[in-house]
Amino acid sequence: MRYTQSEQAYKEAYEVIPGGVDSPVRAFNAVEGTPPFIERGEGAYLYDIDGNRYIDYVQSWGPLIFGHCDADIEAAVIETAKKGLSFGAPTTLETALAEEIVSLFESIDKVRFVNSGTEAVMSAIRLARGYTGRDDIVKFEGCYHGHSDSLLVQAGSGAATFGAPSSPGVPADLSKHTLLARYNDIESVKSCFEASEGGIACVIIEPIAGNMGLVPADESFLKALRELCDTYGAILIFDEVMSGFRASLKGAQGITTVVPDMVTLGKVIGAGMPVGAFGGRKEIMAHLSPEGPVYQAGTLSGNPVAMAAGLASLKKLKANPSIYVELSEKAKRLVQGLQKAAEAAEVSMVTEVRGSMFGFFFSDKPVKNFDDAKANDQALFAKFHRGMLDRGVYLACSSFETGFISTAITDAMIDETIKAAYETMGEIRS
Ligand code: KE4
Repeated sequence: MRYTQSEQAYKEAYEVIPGGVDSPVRAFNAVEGTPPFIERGEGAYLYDIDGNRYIDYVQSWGPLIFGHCDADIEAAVIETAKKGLSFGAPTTLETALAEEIVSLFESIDKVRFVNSGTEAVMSAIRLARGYTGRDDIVKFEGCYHGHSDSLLVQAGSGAATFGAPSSPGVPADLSKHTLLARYNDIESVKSCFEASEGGIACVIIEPIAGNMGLVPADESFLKALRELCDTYGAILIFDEVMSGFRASLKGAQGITTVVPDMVTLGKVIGAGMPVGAFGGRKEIMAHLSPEGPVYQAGTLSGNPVAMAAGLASLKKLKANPSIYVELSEKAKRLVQGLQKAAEAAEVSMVTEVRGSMFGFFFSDKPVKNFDDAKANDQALFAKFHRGMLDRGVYLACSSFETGFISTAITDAMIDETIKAAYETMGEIRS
C-alpha cells in the first residue's frame, strides 16, 4: 500500500486543525502510521486518496449498519434535502422517527433529538439531576459517554470513589460530583451510593461497553444495579449510543431483561448524519423544557435531512430483524478466524460478539472490566492493526474500540480478512 497522498494531506491538515483531525481517535496515535484520508465509501469498502481499498469494519464508528451509500438512505436524504436543509421549526419527520424509537424501546415513552451522543448524554444527566434534585452521578471506569465535563472524569486518588478531571479544563468542583465504579462490580457501586452525601441522581452505564473494547455487562450485575437504583431512588441510564440498533433491534434491551429509566441513543439513528437522542419514562421527560423546567435546546436538533436518514435506516431494520442473526453469525465467524490466526502464531486472543458488534483482545484471560482491558497487549494490537491495514482491512484504530459488521460485508470478505490475519500474525511473529 502507498500512503503518500494521505501523508501529504495529514501535513496540510495539521497546519489548520489541531492534531490534523476533528476527533482525536482518528489521528492513529494508538496504532502505527499515518491515518488514510478517505476519498469515498461504497458498500463494504472505503477508498482512500491514494486509491487504496479497504474492507470497512469501523463504519464511521457504528452508524453505517447498511454500509456506505445505501441506496434507500441516500434517496431519502436527497429527496428531503431538495425541500430544504433546515427550518428551526417542527417537522413530521421528527415525530415519525420518535414514534419508531418509542415503539421499539419499552423504557422510552418520549424522546428528544439532539446532534450527537455527547449532547444526548449531557442532556440526560442534566435532566436526571433536575428530576431528582441531586448533584452526584455514578459512571464506570472504561465507559465513554462523550466529552461533556461531568463525564470526562477518572477515578480519584486512593480508594476514593470521587472523580477527578480526566482532562484539563474540567473544574474539579464539577468532577467531584461524578463517582467512579468498576464495571461488573456491584460492591463498587454500593460504595458510591454510601459515599455520596447528597444522594445519587443517576447511574449511567454502557450496558454493552464498546469503549474499552467490547465488554458486555453480566446480566446479574445489571439486575443488581437496577435494584440498587430502585432502593436509592436513582435514575438508571443505559447509554446505548453505540449498542442501540447494533446489539439487536432494541440494542442491549433486546438482550437483557433489565429496563432502565432513561436511554441515550446515536449513531445508527442518524445513519451517518449527526443525530443523538435521549428518552425515558414520561414522568421524567415531562421535566424537560418547554414542558418542564430543565432547559435543553439546539438549532439543528431534529434536522429534517438527518431525521430522514435515520428513519430510512430504522425502517429497513424493522422490516428485516433477521439482519441481526446474519450479522452476528458473520461477526462470530470473523472473530473465530482471528483467534485461530493468533493461536497459529502462538498468541493468545479473547473475543466477544454482541449482535453486529465484535471485539478482540490480545490477552489470555477474560476481560470483565477496564483493568482487564488495559492488560491486553496494546503494542501487539498496534502492529496487527497496521499489518491488516496494509492488506486492505480497516479495523478500529485502538484496542479500546469495537468493530462492526455491516450488511454489505460478504462471507468472501470475511474469508479475505481471516487470510490477512494469518499473514499479519505470521509477519509479526517472524
Ligand atoms: P458522539 O458525541 O461521538 O456522537 O457520541 C459520544 C458517545 C456516547 N456514548 C457512547 C457509548 C459512545 O460510544 C460515544 C462515541 N463513541 C466513539 C467511538 N468509541 C466515537 C468516536 C470518536 O470519538 O471519534
